[in-house]
Amino acid sequence: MKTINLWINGESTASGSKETFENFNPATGQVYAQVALGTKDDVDRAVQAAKKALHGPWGKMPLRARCDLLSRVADRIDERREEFLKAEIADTGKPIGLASKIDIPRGAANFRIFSDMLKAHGSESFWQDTDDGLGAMHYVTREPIGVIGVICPWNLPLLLMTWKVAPALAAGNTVVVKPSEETPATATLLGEVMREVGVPDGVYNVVHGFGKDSVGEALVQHPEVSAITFTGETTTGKHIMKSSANHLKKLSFELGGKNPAIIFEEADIDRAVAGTLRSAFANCGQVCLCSERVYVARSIFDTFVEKLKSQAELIAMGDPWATTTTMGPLISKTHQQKVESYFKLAKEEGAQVITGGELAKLEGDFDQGYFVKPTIWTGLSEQARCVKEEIFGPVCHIQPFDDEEEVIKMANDTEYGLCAALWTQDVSRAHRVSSQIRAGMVWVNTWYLRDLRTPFGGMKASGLGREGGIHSLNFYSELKNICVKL
Ligand code: NAD
Ligand code: 6OD
Repeated sequence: MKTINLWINGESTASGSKETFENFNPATGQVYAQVALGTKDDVDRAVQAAKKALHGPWGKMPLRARCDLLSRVADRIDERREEFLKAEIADTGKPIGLASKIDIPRGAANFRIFSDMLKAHGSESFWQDTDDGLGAMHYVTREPIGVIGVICPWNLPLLLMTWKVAPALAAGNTVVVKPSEETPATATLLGEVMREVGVPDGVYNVVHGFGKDSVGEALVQHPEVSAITFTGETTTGKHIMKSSANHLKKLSFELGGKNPAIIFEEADIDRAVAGTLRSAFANCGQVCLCSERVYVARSIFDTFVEKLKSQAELIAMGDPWATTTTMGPLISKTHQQKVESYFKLAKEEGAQVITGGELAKLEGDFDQGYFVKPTIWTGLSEQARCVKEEIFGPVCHIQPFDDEEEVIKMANDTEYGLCAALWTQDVSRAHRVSSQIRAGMVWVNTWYLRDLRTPFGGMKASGLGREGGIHSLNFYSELKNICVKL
């Protein structure tokens, strides 16, 4: 059986306690690896290694050399693409069509973009007139914050981890990563890549384990970790905020969502159906940006529901390595049970099940996998729990609406504010509605089209701060203003 170790100070290492935990392949439901279970002492070991690198070779390395190394990390991920794919697919069960187009290439792209950005970016400066007529010059420099704790979820493991690690390292920090306990493999593999390209020992560290009373909490509470960057559930974000308060750590949170998609009557309906098929069911609905609430103009409601249903029923589940597979399993048995409980709840709340609403029974090697059918509901009240709570599975509820004002109100009636997808051919409406949606990102006639220079993050309970482009570099830096009086 495969063993997945911690990565501390440039080497693969067992946990101090020698304990391990099981790692399941969600497509087969079978244990495929044992993972080293980190301890509080392992977290401290990783933090001390990160501190040493920060004040040593990494801290002293010229910016250009640092950025060049990060570009090499990107190249090496590309070169070892097959191994990354294998690791990510074993951990998540996601289809190769998805992992090879999104997860692994974005892992590499994250390093390229932030290395390029840092090299290209200048800084602010201001000339100030003074009473003596001589003036003063202000200029701003960028310094690393220190050791950054990076706490990650399981849905896009390499993509979301490197989305934080790459800008943190580009800005000169060192990191200790706590991957999700469900998806440890690619984080350790990235350690090998760091070493191969010559990133100094201690710059990138990985400690595997759980959240509460485990590695996650130990990292958050470690006095020498200066900032925590976290992606995960809103409730976990609240715990982290409380337990990091004593040390006033800098925090960046990317949290949950219950995102609306709105299809107006003038929309190109086939594009809207294809887009909503992706936005509701991509990655088995396990993307924080997925549309779990779909609002459709009453005049096209029946047609839209019928078209989405027939497309959803064509989604193929099965062997993640088959290019014909278009949807994978949920991440774990526990998550499958959670989604199944919402199938039951939806019926109790009066939903009409248009399609799905049950576990998917596969055969052969995949008969124990955590598959569920893509599910569409109609007929629920806007106050139903299935319409209010983030489910994080391949599910959506479709509600008809009569006018723009009404649908904006429904779309905004949520504790979350991560993103929205609008489908319309009326350009004025596109701008008018976008400006009234309380969410960090609005996509019009598309969904999850990413440009890594743009701000990414949520309003309300969906997050704290923005990452992406200069927003990431600013979060991962201390900006210092220097004022020189002439
Ligand atoms: P989660 O909050 O359960 O776990 C995320 C990470 O936090 C894991 O590594 C976990 O071990 C750790 N953790 C848990 N409790 C902790 C604690 N008390 N202290 C420190 N660390 C702790 O989330 P998940 O189930 O892995 O991911 C799914 C959730 O993530 C969904 O809510 C989804 O919307 C959200 N998400 C948001 C974004 C975004 O960009 N906004 C992206 C991906 C996922
Ligand atoms: O694409 C990204 O940069 C990003 N942060 C995606 C988040 C997806 C949530 O599951």
